[in-house]
Amino acid sequence: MTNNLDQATIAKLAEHLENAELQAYEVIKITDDYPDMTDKDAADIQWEIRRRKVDRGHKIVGMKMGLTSWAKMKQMGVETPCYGFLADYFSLPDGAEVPFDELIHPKVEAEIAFITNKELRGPDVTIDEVMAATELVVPAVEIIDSRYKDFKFDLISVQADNSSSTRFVVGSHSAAPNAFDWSTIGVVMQKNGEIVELGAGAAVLDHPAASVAMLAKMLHERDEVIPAGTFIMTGGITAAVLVEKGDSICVRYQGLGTVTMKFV
Ligand code: 0L1
Ligand code: MG
Repeated sequence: MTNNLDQATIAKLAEHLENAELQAYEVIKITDDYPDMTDKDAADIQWEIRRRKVDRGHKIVGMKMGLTSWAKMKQMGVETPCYGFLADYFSLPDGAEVPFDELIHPKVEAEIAFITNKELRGPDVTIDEVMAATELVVPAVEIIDSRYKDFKFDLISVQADNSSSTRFVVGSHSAAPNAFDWSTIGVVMQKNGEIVELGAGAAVLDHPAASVAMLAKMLHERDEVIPAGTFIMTGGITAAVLVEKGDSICVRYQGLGTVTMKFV
C-alpha cells in the first residue's frame, strides 16, 4: 500500500471532511480534486479524522463495516466493503429523538452487531474464530450520513469519509453467539408504520460474522487488530432508507425485540 498524497494534504483533507461532518454541510467527493489518491491515502485520512476526535477528548467506542451486502454495493455503485470507526457521541439510546439538523441527508440501516471477548488478528480469520471470540450479539440500527453531495462517491472517497458513519442506536436485547443462526435471522424495517425494507442476516457476506473477519483482514493491512471488547456493526442487512425530519423508524428483529428512533 502506497501513498500519493503527502502528510500535509492528508491532514488538510481530514479537516475538510471532519468540518463537513461537524457542521453538517455537503462537499464534493475528494477524488474529483485528487484523482490519483490511493486506498492508503483514504485510510490515512480516516485515521487522521479519528486522531483529531481522540485529541479533543472523544473515545472510540467501536468499529463498523459498510457496503457488506450486495444490495448496498449495488445501491451505491461500488464492489468492495469498507470500514469506519464509531466515536462516543455517535451512540444514541433506543427510542432516541435524533436531532435532524445536526445531519445532512441521513439514511438508516438495520444491522447486527458483535461484541468481542478475544483479540482477532490477521488476514485469515474464519467465521468460527469470530464466533468463538464473541461475547454477545445485539441488534443495532446505523444512521449513515455521507458528507458527499447526493451520496455520490467512489470507494476511496467514502473510506476517507469514515464510511459515512454518523450515529447508531443499539437495542436493549442481546443474545449469546450460539443463540441464533445469524444468517437466517429476519429483520423488518418500518418507517412511520409502513414496512419499507426486510431481509435476513445472510445479506451480509452470507453471514454477519464474515464481516467481522473481513474487518480483521482490513485492519491487518495497517498492522492493526480488533482488540477484545470491541463493538462491531457488521453492515446493513437491508438497503439504506432515506429519512426526513419527523420520520419514525422501528426495526423489528426476529427474537431480539425492536430498535426505534424519531428524527426531530
Ligand atoms: O454503513 C454503510 O454501509 C455505509 C458505507 C458507506 C456508503 C454509504 O454512505 O452508503
Ligand atoms: Mg452501515
